[in-house]
Amino acid sequence: MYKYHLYLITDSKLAGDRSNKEVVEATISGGADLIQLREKDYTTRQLIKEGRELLKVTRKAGIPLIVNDRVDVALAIDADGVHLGQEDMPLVEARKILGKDKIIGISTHNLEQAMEAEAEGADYIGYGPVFATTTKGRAPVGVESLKRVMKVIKIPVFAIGGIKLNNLKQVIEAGTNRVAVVSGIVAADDIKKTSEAYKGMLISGNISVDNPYLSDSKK
Ligand code: 3NM
Repeated sequence: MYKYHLYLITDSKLAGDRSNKEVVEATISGGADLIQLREKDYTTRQLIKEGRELLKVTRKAGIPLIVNDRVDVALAIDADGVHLGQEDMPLVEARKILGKDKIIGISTHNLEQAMEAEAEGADYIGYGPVFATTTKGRAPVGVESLKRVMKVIKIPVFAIGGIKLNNLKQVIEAGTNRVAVVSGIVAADDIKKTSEAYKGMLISGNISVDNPYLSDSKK
């Protein structure tokens, strides 16, 4: 799990006229190394169909595909893992169903939840929302909270929520070089170049000040 840094989460509503397949292909070509299928309005059948389509892309690239919320869908399509929310099936039960080799991640919003997830055998956690975001209706936890989590948690922590190229430095300074991103990449004009910019900063820790994708006008 430690080799993953840039986690792209799909949202077809933010992708304009691009399909999830096109978004995923472009972000992988720009350096995304983990993909999550998250479509809150899809039926079970749509999720299964879309999941199978995306698996063709991710398998070819050797990158894991994680299914949001749905242990049954992950199992049905033999995805690489599931991402659970605090209200979904508890981690211990999901592990019983999926087995030890599948990736199980969980969304956490405070230190207590993060510690519990680690103790229960999560492969990684999402922590956030770090910044304000319209993609998920939740108040931000802030970078100070992320810093406290980073001092305690040993499994990979993906910061999430409102992470854009112009605030990524704050996340890196809080102690993680792993982020999960929806709008910052899915809604970008150039998904490949934007993904490259995220990945470059995450890997080097350096912010290139003359990077055009840092401009506030870029979503
Ligand atoms: N989970 P964006 S924040 C899906 O804090 C999700 O658990 C969050 O989207 C959490 O990159 C979030 O567009 C939305 O802000 C992330």
